[in-house]
Amino acid sequence: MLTQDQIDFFDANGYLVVEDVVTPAQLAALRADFAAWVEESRARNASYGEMVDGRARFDLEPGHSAETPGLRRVSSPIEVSKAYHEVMASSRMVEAVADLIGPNVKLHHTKINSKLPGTATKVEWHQDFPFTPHSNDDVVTALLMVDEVTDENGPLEVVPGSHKGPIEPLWHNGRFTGAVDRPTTERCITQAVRCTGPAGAVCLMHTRLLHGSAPNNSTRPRTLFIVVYSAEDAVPLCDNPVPSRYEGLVVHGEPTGNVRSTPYTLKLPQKPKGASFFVQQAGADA
Ligand SMILES: O=C(O)CCC(=O)C(=O)O
Repeated sequence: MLTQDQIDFFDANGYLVVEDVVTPAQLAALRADFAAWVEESRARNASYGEMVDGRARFDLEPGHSAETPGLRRVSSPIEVSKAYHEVMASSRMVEAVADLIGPNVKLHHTKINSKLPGTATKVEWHQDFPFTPHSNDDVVTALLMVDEVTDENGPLEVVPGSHKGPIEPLWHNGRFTGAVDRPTTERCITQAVRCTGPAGAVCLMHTRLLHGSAPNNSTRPRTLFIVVYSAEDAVPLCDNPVPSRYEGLVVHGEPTGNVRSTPYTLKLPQKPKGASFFVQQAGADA
């Protein structure tokens, strides 16, 4: 599905935005399910629902209220929505990922990261790989834009080429913060590129790319459906932070049962005790 130029861009920069990876009907179904979850959240005052490991599925930001809902994360929406499952398993997004790390591709986890208007949700700078280390780094995070993503509504920001650099520690002073240290953050801010696009576009991101995002300063929501895919021969080395009964599902090609390993060193992450990594990054995951 991708052109050689697009594949070369991804290899050089560690990310690639591709438009129109879902059909209008798929996009409408994703939006309808998310809108219903936001409505439901208005009646809640704490994170709720249950993932397979008992943690909350629907994560509410501090300050959430019925008037200004702060539903910032839905973990593993594919378990509670046919629309999200279909897009994860059979959309042009899967074909694009297969062009980058395939032909054999499997699922690691899914989530929705949402920044509703009036909320303060932001993502501290990090790489995904130290959260989800695998035996090799053919792992792609696909961030599907369920809403249009603009410069104002808290777009994903990336440091082009940083996937070829070191794996940055996410542990500081004996605590897993889920974020890089302050000097690295400052360097990222000076080199950041924003990944914007229309609803239905996806940003495909190499698992070692440095990225983060600022709060939504607009009156429009920013909803991303995030799917982490890996090469079928990349074997996870720690507990899945967003477990589901679909982990390991082969969505493209076929299972080989092979393990491929490449050398690297990192300190294994800590699985969040709270509903999501937002709690770890806020320093409140005691
Ligand atoms: O929601 C975002 O802006 C970034 C998502 C992200 O960094 C992540 O989930 O690892």
